[in-house]
Amino acid sequence: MRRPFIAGNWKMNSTRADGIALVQGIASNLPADCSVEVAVCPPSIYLDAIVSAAGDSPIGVGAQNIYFEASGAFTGEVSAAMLKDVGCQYVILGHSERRHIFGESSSLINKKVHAALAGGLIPIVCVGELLEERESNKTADVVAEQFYGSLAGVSAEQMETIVLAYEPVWAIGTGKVATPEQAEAVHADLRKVIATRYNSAVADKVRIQYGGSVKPDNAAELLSQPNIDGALVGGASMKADSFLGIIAGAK
Ligand code: G2H
Repeated sequence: MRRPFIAGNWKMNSTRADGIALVQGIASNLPADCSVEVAVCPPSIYLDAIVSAAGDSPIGVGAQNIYFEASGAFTGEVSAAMLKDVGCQYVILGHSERRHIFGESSSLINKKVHAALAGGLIPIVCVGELLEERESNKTADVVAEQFYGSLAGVSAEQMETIVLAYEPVWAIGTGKVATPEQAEAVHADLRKVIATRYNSAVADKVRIQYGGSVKPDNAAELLSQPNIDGALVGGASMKADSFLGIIAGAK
């Protein structure tokens, strides 16, 4: 049984005060018997403040990126150890905005995955196809290629701890959500790829989130699909009500 996992990706949004109010608003309205794993991923400058604001609530905190080196002359970068030091548990890696705006390749993401694992962080590794790739029937190949490249050298034990996020690029921030059937088909394919690379026991354990215009009104149907184990939520994670509505849909 895979525990549903809903994570909010705040991207480069919020202020310190708004972020604190948001995490407190989520924490104080989470049902006491919430069976869903919940995390927020604020901009790195606010991580410390958000970890404090989350306090002893069940809300975990993640970063949106790291650099793979442990320390040194890497101006502007943040290491896994630094994230761990401020109380982070997760890090989003290979988000399509990192891949497409900042030119991150799967081999760079792979180095970051190994650095995150070595630093005791749970990577949330994103994969997803562009619109033209979907339209030319390349979705399965693109997603498998990103999976193999981003997770090269990862052991079966490590793989069981990693969270994958399938985010079709054409559905990100566009309001164009993949239909539950479209998303489920890719998630099921991805689980087969994990079983081929590792084995079916590992594939059964790995949680695969869906991301791309998830909202309270489409979350329950997406999350009811057998291979969709959670959501990576952008825009709708910026308001407590809508994020809580999505969490409610994961039950
Ligand atoms: C996809 C998602 C969060 P949004 O990037 O990772 O953003 O929900 O705004 O499409």
